[in-house]
Amino acid sequence: MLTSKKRPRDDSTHTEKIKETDCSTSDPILTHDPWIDLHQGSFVGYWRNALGAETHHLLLERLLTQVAWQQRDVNIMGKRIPQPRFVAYFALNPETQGTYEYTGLALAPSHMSDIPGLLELKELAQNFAGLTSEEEQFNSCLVNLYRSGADHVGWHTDNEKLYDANPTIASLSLGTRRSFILRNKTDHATKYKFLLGDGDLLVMKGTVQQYWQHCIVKMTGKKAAEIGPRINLTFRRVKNPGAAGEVHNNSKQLS
Ligand SMILES: O=C(O)CCC(=O)C(=O)O
Repeated sequence: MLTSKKRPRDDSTHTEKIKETDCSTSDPILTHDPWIDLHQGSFVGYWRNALGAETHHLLLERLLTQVAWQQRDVNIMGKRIPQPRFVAYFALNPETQGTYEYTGLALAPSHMSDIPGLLELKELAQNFAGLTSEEEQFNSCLVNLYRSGADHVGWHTDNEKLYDANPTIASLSLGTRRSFILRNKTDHATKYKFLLGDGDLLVMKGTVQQYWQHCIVKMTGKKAAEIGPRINLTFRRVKNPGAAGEVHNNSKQLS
């Protein structure tokens, strides 16, 4: 049985709103409400250490050793290149949910019950995200392993037609904290930075995938090689399995 903290309060030291024009100054969000209103119907919920230390360490070790990690090639600007991270994909009903496809890569799902605790994590993510009805609940999980600071994911939106146009996505991060940045699609200077790891949970809700992009920043230099691994699990609801590979609008995904 996995344990978790119950809806811990936001900790502003790990969240900041930044302006691209002056990244050295921060404008901390001083609020105890875990939900941040990004306007235009976009909301982000942030819970620090949502899992608690013991569960966090157990899960990190289990996922590092038990997941069949793959490093796959993707198409970037006409070239086939290895993704700068390892990935795995799980579904509640692999037989009917089909593949997850992006940038020329198709991932076939394994069953969520293959990894002990994954179904309980799904429940926990649903509770934090406030998903009560069965039709809203998550049925898939994309998992990323960032081996060092050099591994990353480029600017993108999770706007595949597999999901609703305005999907709720819960993102659980284990291991080393890394910079996760959300930027407004039309005003790239408006950004929010979260340092995500250590059992933190972030939920994107409403129109976030329409109006915002996100990334995990690539680190360089000695520090990039020195930091430990980070695993991120994003729980999503596949609604249209037949639409694998299509996107809701034509904004390009870079990964
Ligand atoms: O690692 C993260 O926090 C982000 C992962 C992500 O953006 C994705 O899987 O779409």
